[in-house]
Amino acid sequence: MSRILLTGASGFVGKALHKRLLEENHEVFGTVRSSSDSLMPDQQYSLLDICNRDEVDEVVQRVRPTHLVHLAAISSVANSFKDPLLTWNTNIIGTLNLMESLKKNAPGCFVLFVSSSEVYGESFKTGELLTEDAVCHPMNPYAASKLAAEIAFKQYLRQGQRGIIVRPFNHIGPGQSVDFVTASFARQIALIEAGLQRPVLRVGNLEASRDFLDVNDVCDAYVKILGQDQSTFAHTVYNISSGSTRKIQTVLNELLAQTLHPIEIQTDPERLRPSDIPVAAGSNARIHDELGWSPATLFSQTLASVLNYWREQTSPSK
Ligand code: A2R
Repeated sequence: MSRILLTGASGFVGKALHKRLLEENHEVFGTVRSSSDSLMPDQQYSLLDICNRDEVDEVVQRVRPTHLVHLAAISSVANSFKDPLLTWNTNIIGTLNLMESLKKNAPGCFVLFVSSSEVYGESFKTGELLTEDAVCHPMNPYAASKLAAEIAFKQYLRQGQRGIIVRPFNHIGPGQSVDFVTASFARQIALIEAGLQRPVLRVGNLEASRDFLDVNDVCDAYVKILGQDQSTFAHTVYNISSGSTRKIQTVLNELLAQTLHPIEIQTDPERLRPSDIPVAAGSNARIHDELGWSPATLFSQTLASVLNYWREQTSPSK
């Protein structure tokens, strides 16, 4: 059993991962920036702003983790443009605060640093399945801050701290913010089914193709990584991707196939941001070959879970 410190425990991935880690009988210490009623009632959480070094020290000294899963971040590209300083501060200084504290208080701790496929940026324009060796050309403050944090993190690895970096591609599932396309579509369908929205679904650019993953498959990869012996890792960076892409149009069609309601599709100029990146695809050969991980969830099942989540959220009893 490991003592796992989990930052960002109230986030989309944090909630799903927390449950999975408990199922695996790990001792989990979730940290949240502020308390919320959507947290697990039987779990104790620590309030922690990772930008506050004293708070970080207090939590690390109290928990003395064997493992840290660092999810806490400003994770939205849109928000990173709105508040770049907060993004740089949280994603880099927050990470550095944790690493400095571990160096002093828990030097043997293994760190899973969760970066993002966004770091590849311009390199996606080749249209190829990118491996971890592709050049990183971030195109927004979020991606740039994650890449800078990767570079800073690697300095700690050089000094003997144990850990790896993962670059997850577009993961989706229940509980994701409607800033993300599947959640936005599913919520609108649920509102239409409940009679709370006219039968018109407003969409943006349907032409882009993305590498989608079920959040539970991403959590499986994290659980697998945490269960490995350090010597298993031949590399520092691992993509977490499905290895194939789907057009947003196809995602929409598959969601519409799961409702009996006739729905008109309308393009919303507000949502129509021509994507600079027509195709974003990642190779999962490295994590597959070295750790035996590959995604297991059927895409239709993932979409059903997202739609059912939004059906529950929009039900009159909510
Ligand atoms: O903003 P809140 O209160 O929901 O908390 C978010 C938390 N967070 C922080 N925690 C401590 N100190 C901070 N200064 C701070 N700023 C933000 O990080 C939230 O609970 C969490 C991020 O969750 P989501 O935005 O839902 O991201 P998601 O999709 O779970 O992604 C997890 C990780 C992120 O590092 C992504 O960049 C990466 O996976 O791909």
